[in-house]
Amino acid sequence: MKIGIICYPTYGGSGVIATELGKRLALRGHEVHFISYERPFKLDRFHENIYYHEVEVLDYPLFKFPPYMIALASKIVEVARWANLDLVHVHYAIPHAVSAILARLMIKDRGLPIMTTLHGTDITVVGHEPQFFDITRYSIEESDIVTAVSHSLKEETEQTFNISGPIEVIYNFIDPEEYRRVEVPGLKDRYACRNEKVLIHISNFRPVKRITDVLDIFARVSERVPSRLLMVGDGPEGSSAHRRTKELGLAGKVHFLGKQERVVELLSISDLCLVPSEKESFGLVALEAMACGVPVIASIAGGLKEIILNGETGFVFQPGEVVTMADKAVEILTNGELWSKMSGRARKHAVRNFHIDTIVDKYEYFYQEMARN
Ligand code: GMT
Repeated sequence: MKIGIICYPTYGGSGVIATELGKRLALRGHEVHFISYERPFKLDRFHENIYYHEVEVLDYPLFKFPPYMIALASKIVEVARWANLDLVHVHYAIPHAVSAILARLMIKDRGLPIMTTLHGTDITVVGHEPQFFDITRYSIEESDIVTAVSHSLKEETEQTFNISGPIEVIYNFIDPEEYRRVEVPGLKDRYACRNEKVLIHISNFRPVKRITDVLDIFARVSERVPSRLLMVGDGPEGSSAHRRTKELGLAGKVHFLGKQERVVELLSISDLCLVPSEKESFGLVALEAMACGVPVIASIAGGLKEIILNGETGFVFQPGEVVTMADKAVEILTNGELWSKMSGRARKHAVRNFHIDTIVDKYEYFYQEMARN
């Protein structure tokens, strides 16, 4: 099939999932056309069957706000006609689904089936805003197939927008060949001593990630267990994170590594992953950690409780329960037998239930359904 994939190209789960899905579809013989304003960062080399189309937005003095949504719609029309696309799969409703609907209106002579995958903040944060509410609802209703990355997100979407049409749940995935514990000689020594445990947090440092909770949990853990914390990523809460680290007297124990393209090596030297988010419709990082055999301490918010087996591959708590999160972290880190059991279970659970091939099969099934109708 000829499939257009529209996504955000930057760091973030939705872009990662869209790109990895496209790469796997291309390996399976589909022709995949990525449309975005920048090359998705995971699309870092030549791949057979993959095309990348850049949306350029005209910079004209009259435009205080560059009309990206319209430029994207025009690009979808151009690619759909030129490449004879069978369908487009948009990741993140705003504004991608709206642009796709506009594109479809413009080429009604040939039709253009649209699948929209909801990733979370498009519904739980942005779509909630009164100014975007109606258009988000419209874009969901007008899509031929709508998928959500967790049951929690599906339910929240149905309740928030009073949607009656079906929303299919298709979980995010990992490639177990890529996400597995690897040996990187000397890497742990750069950040920690032999006897120290390594905790890790990876995110875009937005308020929803509760970055200060990560530091507060770590402060309590490090009082009882010799340990270090790797903070991977950056974003609006970066400065408060640095401030909190200093306030807690943890400057020598917390390593801020900034945005990293590959996290497998860092996960491979980690003993525990912290995801205490306020909201998380899926929590791809938790899955990546589990696939690398790293147990997770997370909040019960959203989809995290669907992917972490509480007590088996990690523990989930209400957002903000830093004391109990720290206590459990200490328990896992000081009981070698428990850690090994959880680590092994985490890897098995990730591979068995979130394998890229199983999940891509599901998307392919719905692509075929759309093309048939
Ligand atoms: O977390 C973000 O703000 C980024 C956003 C994105 O576009 O990548 O993440 C959302 O989509 C990911 C991929 O499906 C999910 O793993 C994240 O849980 C979800 N973020 C939230 O729900 C806060």
